[in-house]
Amino acid sequence: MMSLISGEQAAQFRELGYFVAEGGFAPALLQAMSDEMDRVYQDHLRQAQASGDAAAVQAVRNRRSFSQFHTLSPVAAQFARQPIYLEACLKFIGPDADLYYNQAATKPPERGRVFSWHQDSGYVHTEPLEYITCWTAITDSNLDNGCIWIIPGSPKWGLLEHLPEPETGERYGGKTAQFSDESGAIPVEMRAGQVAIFSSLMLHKSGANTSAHSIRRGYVPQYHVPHLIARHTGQPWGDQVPVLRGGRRVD
Ligand SMILES: O=C(O)CCC(=O)C(=O)O
Repeated sequence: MMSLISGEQAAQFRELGYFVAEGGFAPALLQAMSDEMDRVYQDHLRQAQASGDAAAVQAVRNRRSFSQFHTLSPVAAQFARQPIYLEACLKFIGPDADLYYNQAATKPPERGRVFSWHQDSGYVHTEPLEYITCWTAITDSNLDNGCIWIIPGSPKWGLLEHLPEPETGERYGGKTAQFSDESGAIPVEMRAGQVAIFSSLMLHKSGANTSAHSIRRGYVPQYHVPHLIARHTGQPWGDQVPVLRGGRRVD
């Protein structure tokens, strides 16, 4: 396997909890993912429009993300096994890894909502707790169109309390982490094809898409050890899709 993650990047992950890598994706594959994200959105929109239910149409238009994207798109099911992700699994999880959760997260320009500060581990407490998130820029992601922000080093703060927050015109609504010092926050602007790989304890958020025409598309697969459980149920949790066994890709 050709290495896409340098020793410096791995060291930065251990020190600060993140790094940004070149994903090594073929341009045609990135375009195919972008097209899939649009196709799935348009399919859902058409279904809602056919139902004649105005609220359902609005819900699709408001919809930020499609989770379990591998079940909606055969392209995504393969994309989730791209070498950059498998190498990150091998280096930061171990020789056996599962796709934990994966979503297509689109921010269209006319709906510039903010996604609040949170740790991914703050949404569902898993056993074991920590895993990796690979926020992948399918299109360019920048300050104008609502890129993610992180606080380098924040995984060392441990798991923070998260409180639910309502959805509003300005916020997606979900959970928001309870902490006071965001002075170390930095935006993570990425070109299409770059991947921000970070700990599930990394504090992150994303800004509003204030651009006139730029659609921000992110694909966000997360990987964990096999057979993890959710603490609130004691039961297996997540996508539970094996991608790596004994250090080798599983299809
Ligand atoms: O893609 C985004 O805007 C942020 C998504 C995110 O942080 C999440 O779903 O955990």
